[in-house]
Amino acid sequence: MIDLYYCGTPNGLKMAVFFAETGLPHRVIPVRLGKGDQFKPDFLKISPNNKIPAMIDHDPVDGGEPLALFESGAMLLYLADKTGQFLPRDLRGRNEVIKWLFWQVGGLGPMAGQIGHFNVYAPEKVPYAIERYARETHRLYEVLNTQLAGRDFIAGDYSIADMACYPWIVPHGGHGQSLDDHPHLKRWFETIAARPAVIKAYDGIEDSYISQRRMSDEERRILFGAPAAKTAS
Ligand SMILES: N[C@@H](CCC(=O)N[C@@H](CS)C(=O)NCC(=O)O)C(=O)O
Repeated sequence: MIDLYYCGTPNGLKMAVFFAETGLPHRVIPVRLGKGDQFKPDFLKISPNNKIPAMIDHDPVDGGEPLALFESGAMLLYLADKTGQFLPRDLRGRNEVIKWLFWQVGGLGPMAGQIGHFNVYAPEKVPYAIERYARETHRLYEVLNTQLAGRDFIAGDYSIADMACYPWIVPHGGHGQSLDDHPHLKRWFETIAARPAVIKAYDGIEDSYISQRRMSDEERRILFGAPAAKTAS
């Protein structure tokens, strides 16, 4: 059995999509980010960076002790290897997927996260930050658009690279982006959105997603103002 420490945010949803696609048995352990669950000592033992997603595989393939992981990219790679799905085995195919997976984790996620923050959550409008991150996010959307020209999926067949990127394109409105500017990305986005597993993963997400409308001042303080080390001790 796998324990998935989860909240319905873009990084969490990557994992929900993977589990929905594979049907791999797992147990969801909700992490209430707005309540500060991510700073609890037991969670920090699994995820020292105080972020979801994280997981424990109680039945790793080497038959050893339970294996704990954090970082969505590492988790997707691990689970793809474990199941033998959504990651090619051949050298070139595998590294094509890994390349785009790292691009998402190191580029698209952090930049889109920043424009989302300054557009939606920041208590004041900071024009420089909004312009800087909107421009960079637009550039990254266009990189993906170019990669998708003449391709159905990001890296060969549908893979963990698509699963990692899709949840970061879903909030394109909050990122100040229009998919009409990126036609190949738009076509890919609509294809992924129609997959039954993706529909299942996103089912009811409006109830759990932390939207600006429902975020209290206390939740904002916990998510955006609390130094991790202080809170964790
Ligand atoms: N690079 C990490 C990013 C994880 C991340 O940023 N998680 C956010 C939710 S999407 C989180 O847990 N935030 C809680 C906090 O910062 O306190 C990954 O890909 O897993």
